[in-house]
Amino acid sequence: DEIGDAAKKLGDASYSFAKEVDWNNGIFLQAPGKFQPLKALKAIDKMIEMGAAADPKLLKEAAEAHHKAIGSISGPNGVTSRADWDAVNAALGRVVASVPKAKVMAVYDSVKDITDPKVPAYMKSLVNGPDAEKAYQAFLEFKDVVAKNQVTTASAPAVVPSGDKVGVAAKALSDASYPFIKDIDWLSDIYLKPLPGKTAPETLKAIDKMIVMGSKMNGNLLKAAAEAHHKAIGSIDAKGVTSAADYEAVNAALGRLVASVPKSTVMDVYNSMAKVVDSTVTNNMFSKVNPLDAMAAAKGFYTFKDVVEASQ
Ligand code: DGD
Ligand code: CLA
Ligand code: CLA
Ligand code: PID
Ligand code: PID
Ligand code: PID
Ligand code: PID
Ligand code: PID
Repeated sequence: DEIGDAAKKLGDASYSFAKEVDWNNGIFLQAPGKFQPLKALKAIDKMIEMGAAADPKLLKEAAEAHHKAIGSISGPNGVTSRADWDAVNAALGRVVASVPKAKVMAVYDSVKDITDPKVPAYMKSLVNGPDAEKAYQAFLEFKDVVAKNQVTTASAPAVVPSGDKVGVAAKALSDASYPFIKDIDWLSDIYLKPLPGKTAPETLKAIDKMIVMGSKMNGNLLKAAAEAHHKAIGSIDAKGVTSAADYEAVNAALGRLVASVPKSTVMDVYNSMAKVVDSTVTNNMFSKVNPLDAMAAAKGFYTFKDVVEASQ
């Protein structure tokens, strides 16, 4: 297709730049400027809306392209192969083309809003400047091809199941865990801290398992889960906590999503995460909430998971 061909040209002009970026640099975990959690949540909300409007099949293919690209990483900077670099760009270009332009610009504008204007120049200072300019020039040509192939209306909203066993169980889970949810400091910057003692390649392995799980999820249920998160963001209070009803809808949506993939795919995520998150992290989280609320929530979760497993 046209976007695939354009991605090859983009690769010709941007792979030198890609090789110069130190993808293992811990700086990419930091906020791109002042830490402003509620504004950042707004930007993430725009990404969620864009994801929910995208063609689920193209999202799945983009996830698969990333998984493949992780498999061809080489060298100290963590760069993927030339072919996989092109394949990722093509896949993302197709995702962008599957949503109306305004949804893409809403992401750009809201991310710009949380990004210190000095950030792009600093990024450029870490690589060979002319290679960055060449890459950007090629991106501008690529985006014209994407725009030419872009839809003008969003895809239909998801079909949301109701009265199913997981939905019913989500009510009990949510009743048991909402007090715990209210204890959590959702606006803390602790969630952007590096995992103690873990390198980027080690963490990427666990993220790869999530990407694989995402690529196997039912597309309609993934879209429904994204829509539920968007709605939940709309009802947060000053501390970032969503309403009880929206919290329940998120749990129901995520339970159905988990049930749409094989158990081993879920356990691969759990086991790989357990390798990079040590007990100091979980103990620290536990120390910040009411222990009785956390225990009640955990009990609710372990009951819920049996219902999910039964419909898996
Ligand atoms: C950049 C953008 C990259 C900066 C990286 C910051 C992004 C951080 C994302 C943090 C998100 C946090 C959520 C993640 C989840 C965490 C969970 C815990 O370098 C601009 C200005 C605005 C920059 C900020 C906006 C960036 C938006 C990026 C898209 C959002 C993606 C979402 C990422 C999130 C994660 C994804 C899963 O646009 O951008 C560089 C540009 O900066 C440079 O400015 C441009 C002008 O916009 C343009 O008008 C023009 O002036 C151009 O062109 C210069 O500079 C000139 C000529 O006109 C060209 O023809 C050509 O010759 C060129 O020069 C060659 O040099
Ligand atoms: Mg990403 C984008 C890393 C998995 C879907 N992703 C980005 C970039 C960053 C990144 C490079 C955001 C920061 C930025 O804009 O820098 N993703 C990244 C990693 C992983 C991952 C490390 C781990 C596996 N992504 C992943 C998965 C999905 C996505 C699983 C779902 C399928 N990702 C996704 C989307 C988008 C990203 C939809 C974006 O739109 C965003 C992005 O790239 O926006 C431009 C700048 C970007 C780069 C350095 C890479 C692109 C290089 C272009 C083609 C040429 C360079 C131009 C110039 C020099 C800088 C960019 C200017 C900008 C205004 C366009
Ligand atoms: Mg998430 C999970 C935040 C958008 C899809 N998501 C998580 C949690 C974290 C979170 C609370 C990961 C850390 C963790 O396990 O803590 N998501 C979060 C935010 C946003 C967001 C702030 C922003 C809008 N998510 C989002 C979107 C999608 C997803 C758009 C795609 C539709 N998210 C998604 C999935 C999963 C998450 C599929 C998970 O599996 C993971 C998760 O919750 O795993 C358990 C612990 C979790 C919590 C504090 C909240 C859940 C409370 C449960 C139901 C009861 C508590 C049990 C116990 C006390 C603690 C957990 C024990 C553990 C062994 C299970
Ligand atoms: C400027 C000035 C003009 C010239 C110009 C110019 C530049 C404009 C630009 C630009 C626009 C622009 C847009 C970009 C948009 C990037 C969007 C990224 C979206 C990320 C998402 C992440 C996610 C997911 C995902 C799916 C999940 C939801 C999420 C589901 C269903 C200034 C050059 C025209 C770069 C969507 C993918 C996993 C949240 O206009 O003179 O330069 O860049 O998890 O969805 O699960
Ligand atoms: C524009 C203007 C509007 C019209 C429009 C428009 C276009 C927007 C577009 C577009 C946005 C867009 C985004 C693209 C982003 C591509 C990002 C590619 C990233 C590739 C990576 C590859 C890799 C790896 C990997 C992980 C490793 C690092 C690597 C570690 C730690 C402008 C059309 C709406 C194409 C990250 C995955 C293996 C490098 O808005 O008027 O057209 O395209 O090895 O990580 O090692
Ligand atoms: C300038 C002027 C214009 C011309 C121009 C210009 C240059 C702009 C530039 C540039 C922008 C730019 C951006 C770059 C962005 C790279 C983003 C990489 C993201 C990597 C990640 C990696 C990771 C992980 C991971 C998970 C870990 C955390 C991490 C945990 C818990 C100035 C040329 C346009 C290079 C996210 C995945 C392992 C961080 O604009 O005139 O030159 O470059 O380790 O999670 O540990
Ligand atoms: C233990 C001991 C036994 C008893 C037991 C026990 C516990 C097991 C447990 C547990 C397993 C478990 C699993 C959990 C899994 C969570 C998985 C989260 C996945 C997140 C994803 C994120 C993403 C996306 C997304 C889609 C994108 C890709 C991504 C596309 C196409 C120990 C109790 C049985 C909690 C997939 C969603 C946006 C990456 O076994 O005696 O306690 O918890 O962006 O994909 O866009
Ligand atoms: C298990 C054992 C196997 C069988 C199995 C199994 C099950 C795994 C499961 C499962 C995993 C799972 C995960 C679920 C996660 C639910 C997470 C809910 C999160 C809700 C949030 C709500 C909110 C917001 C929001 C953003 C705000 C904060 C809030 C800020 C900054 C165990 C079946 C495979 C259900 C985060 C969105 C508005 C709180 O593996 O043998 O069954 O379920 O307001 O952010 O303010």
